[in-house]
Amino acid sequence: MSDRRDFIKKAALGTIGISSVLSCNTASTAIIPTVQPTKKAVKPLIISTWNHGLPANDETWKQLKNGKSAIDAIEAGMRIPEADPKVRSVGYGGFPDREGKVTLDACIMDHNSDCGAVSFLQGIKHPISVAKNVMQNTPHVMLSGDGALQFALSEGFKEENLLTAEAEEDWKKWMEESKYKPVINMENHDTISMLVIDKDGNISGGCTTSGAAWKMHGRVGDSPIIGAGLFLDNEVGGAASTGLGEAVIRTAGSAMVVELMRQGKSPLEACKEIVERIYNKHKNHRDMEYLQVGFIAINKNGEHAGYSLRSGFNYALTDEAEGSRMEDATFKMSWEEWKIN
Ligand code: SD4
Repeated sequence: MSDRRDFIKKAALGTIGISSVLSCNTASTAIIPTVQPTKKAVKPLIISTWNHGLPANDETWKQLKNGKSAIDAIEAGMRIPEADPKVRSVGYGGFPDREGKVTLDACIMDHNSDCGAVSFLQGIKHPISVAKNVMQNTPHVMLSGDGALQFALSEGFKEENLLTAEAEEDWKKWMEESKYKPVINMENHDTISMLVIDKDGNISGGCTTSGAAWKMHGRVGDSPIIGAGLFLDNEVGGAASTGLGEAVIRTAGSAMVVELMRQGKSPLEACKEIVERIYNKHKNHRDMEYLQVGFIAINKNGEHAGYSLRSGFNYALTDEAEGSRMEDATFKMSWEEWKIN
């Protein structure tokens, strides 16, 4: 309880975004089957991780306004950072693995809990589109590696080199020492995860990433795994993650956030509890040195939040009233606090 009081005090001091404060409601901890719509939901509404979420949200918004389905709109939005070589953690131009190969993970999920994913996909610029095709054109949820590539080619996708000259240069520099130490809040670029409530109040989402830079060849992160990098239940809400995928997989992060919202927690409370859980489980873990995780979440009321372990995480928010803007996520500890402890 004192923790919660602290949290609210911090909010009052302005360390958390206004919308986050609003979503920190006084919901009881009693278990109820779904989030009850107590007020008019804000819809459509889009949230997505990091600054590269802004142009993605804008495209998704445009597509929704043009009458496209949420899934098509999410795909269109996610293709923007995927194609942008300046975004070094997604798609074309993303940091390669330690063998100099760009390998991509993505997933997409609709309000009927239908979903598609690709992991360890190489040579295809738009893994989010391949994930959508896996969902719509196969009996499966996830295709991986060469199988995912063969499927993409059979669907008409073009194979191309995704390693830009800049990424190759960075890889060569990294090879000089070959130390695996993920860089947290990498220039404010990381996985893009997106959650949407469409005009009918239905929730969908997607994730796409080139994963952790300098990972082992074949490593798959949380982002394409339904329940880890992304999860939603249209009766309740949705959640998605960014950060060190191993920690999110170990804790089934996004599924747990949604489950806590089902039990009556606000998006902020749910994200905070799971980040705390991840922290507690990793306190003495080798990953702790560079552990960063962050979640975004929305519920059926249109309440939304972002919460991360360390400072520096933010998310893009788009709605009718105010257009697109960035919200700072609340966090457990600043970098300074971390160094002191
Ligand atoms: C992953 N969550 O693959 C993703 C993105 C990432 O550091 O690597 N972030 O783990």
